[in-house]
Amino acid sequence: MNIEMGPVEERLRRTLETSGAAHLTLIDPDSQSPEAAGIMALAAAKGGTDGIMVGGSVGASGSVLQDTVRAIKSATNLPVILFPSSSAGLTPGADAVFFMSLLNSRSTSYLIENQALGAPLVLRYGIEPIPMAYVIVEPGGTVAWVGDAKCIPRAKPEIAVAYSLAGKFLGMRLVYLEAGSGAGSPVPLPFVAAVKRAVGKDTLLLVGGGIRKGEAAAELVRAGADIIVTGTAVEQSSDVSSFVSEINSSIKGRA
Ligand code: 1GP
Repeated sequence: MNIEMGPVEERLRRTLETSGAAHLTLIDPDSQSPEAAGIMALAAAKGGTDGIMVGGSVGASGSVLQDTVRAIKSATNLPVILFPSSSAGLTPGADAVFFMSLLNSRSTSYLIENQALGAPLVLRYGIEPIPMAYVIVEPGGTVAWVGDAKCIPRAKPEIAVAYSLAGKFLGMRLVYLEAGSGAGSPVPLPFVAAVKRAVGKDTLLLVGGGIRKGEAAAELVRAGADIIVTGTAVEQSSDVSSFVSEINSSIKGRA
């Protein structure tokens, strides 16, 4: 039997039913002060984002992580979902965690060891675990290097399909196709289309890495993405609320 679905996942699925797509804002605790993270989260909330992911490949742990989650929680009513690169990326106070395995990692650390080290903490902290397959496509960037990923070549969507199906058959209800934070271009559309076709409606497909414009986000949603993740473009935006609003108005209303 699969683990039970919790309120954060249910809320995301309800958003998909009503709006056709959802948007998550990724905040890296290492990129700004906790106070600035709270201000950014509030602006993203005003722009219509559906939740805040908190995580990063380097330095997203300890007190800076805990203070960032706390600041976001006090600034907004949005769900805060941890996006950890290791068991050090877990902290109390978050609502949920993408409990993921980097399926195309060469390292057992990122396949299962960090998950084993982190699982008792998830239980103790009372955070909702959301089972997710994490698959990295070229170029992959820092997360691919840190996670020792064998990046999927951009001309080989069938390999992403194979990994995504494996994740689904292992009981993961979400699949995240990642091009790497700050990638020159997002995951190619044929990947998104082929993976969505293979995993079906009930498995939620997240796409992130290199998404900077509403039109790019809309193309990914038309191809089959359920949830669009943006991090760098939000962080670099001079008007976070308008940027997030542009993304959200481009992807929603298609249900
Ligand atoms: C990184 O996919 C996310 O894990 C977000 O990428 O920073 O390029 O938006 P960006």
